[in-house]
Amino acid sequence: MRLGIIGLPNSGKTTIFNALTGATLPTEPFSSGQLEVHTAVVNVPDVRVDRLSAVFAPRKTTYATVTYTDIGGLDKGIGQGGLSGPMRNELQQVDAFVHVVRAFADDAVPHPQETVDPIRDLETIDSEFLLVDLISVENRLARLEEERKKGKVENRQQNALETALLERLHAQLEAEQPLRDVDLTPEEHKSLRGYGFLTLKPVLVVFNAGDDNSDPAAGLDYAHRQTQVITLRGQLEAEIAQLDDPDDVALFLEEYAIDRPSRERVIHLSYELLGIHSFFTYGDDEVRAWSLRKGGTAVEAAATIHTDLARGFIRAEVIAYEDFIAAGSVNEVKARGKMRLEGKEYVVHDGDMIIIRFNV
Ligand SMILES: Nc1nc2c(ncn2[C@@H]2O[C@H](COP(=O)(O)OP(=O)(O)OP(=O)(O)O)[C@@H](O)[C@H]2O)c(=O)[nH]1
Ligand SMILES: [Mg+2]
Repeated sequence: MRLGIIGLPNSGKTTIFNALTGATLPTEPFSSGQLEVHTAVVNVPDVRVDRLSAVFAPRKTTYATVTYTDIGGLDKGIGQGGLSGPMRNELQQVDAFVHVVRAFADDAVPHPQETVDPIRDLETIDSEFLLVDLISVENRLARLEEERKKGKVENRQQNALETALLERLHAQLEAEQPLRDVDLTPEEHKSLRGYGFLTLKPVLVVFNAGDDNSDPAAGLDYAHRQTQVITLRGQLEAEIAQLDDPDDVALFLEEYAIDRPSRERVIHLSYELLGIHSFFTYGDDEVRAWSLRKGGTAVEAAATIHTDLARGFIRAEVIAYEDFIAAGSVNEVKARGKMRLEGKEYVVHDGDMIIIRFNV
């Protein structure tokens, strides 16, 4: 899972990146305005993995991971042909956006629009993305029309289908609404993958708040699909992320009335936004968490581990995590008849412990 941290200059993207990853990238009260990308991979905290690891005492314990990319260099105006190829590339590669919006007041940090106005800033980047997508749709529609005029008969039906779909998207964008709000069939979704539309990607809006207790999201009307909004105190959370001692972290959180560190909240919300969950593999060698889309099947889980497991799939041995914890050991799980043998089409549940039987 790859999450791209975006936002206007000086909104606190790098600060939030540090908070989420524990990195110590320098943050500056001025913005270079240039495309600058930083990436970090972090483990997804999961107490279930900790508990399985305690039981199996494996040589290796591996958590699921999330990749964060801090993408600096977006600004007002990029929609008007100002989006460079490399920037477009960075934006298209991510699975979802973490949109950082400045909500902290600080005279030492200049704002590109002079004043601090979170809702205006949120809409600024949103409109740029809408425009970028609108231009892509229009370019593609123009090309389809050209093809139609050339009159290749064999492509006519395909052309008509794609044109109709893109016209629906066009209407949505003209109405200044993101593409993720359009009803799409799974096939339509698939056919749009190659375009890398920006407003089709899930968004987690992060209001980067200062120390006053006003709510930057007050009055915000932002009911979009695959969209979440949270407020956090970036600078404070970045400081917490630097603490090594869990007791210090606990003290800090208590003092500032934060129920859990933002890195956990953000990962949790991102999983929800992307509709993914976890299953586990286990043994003396390794206890490991894997992420899988909700609704994913046993054979998809197998493919996540290794293509050979999917190719030679025979059966999946499945134990529900709760059943395992209640029983305490694999043998006891078996004795209670709680280990199931499932086929390729079995829909994996969150927390399933899986061993794939396969033959290649
Ligand atoms: N007071 C206050 N300052 C903050 C907060 N978050 C970030 N800053 C400051 O704002 C400035 C910009 O923060 P960055 O994290 O570098 O912002 P950015 O979005 O990465 O900026 P560019 O990449 O240069 O566009 C720095 O001086 C930060 O210390 C906050 O929550 N409160
Ligand atoms: Mg930055």
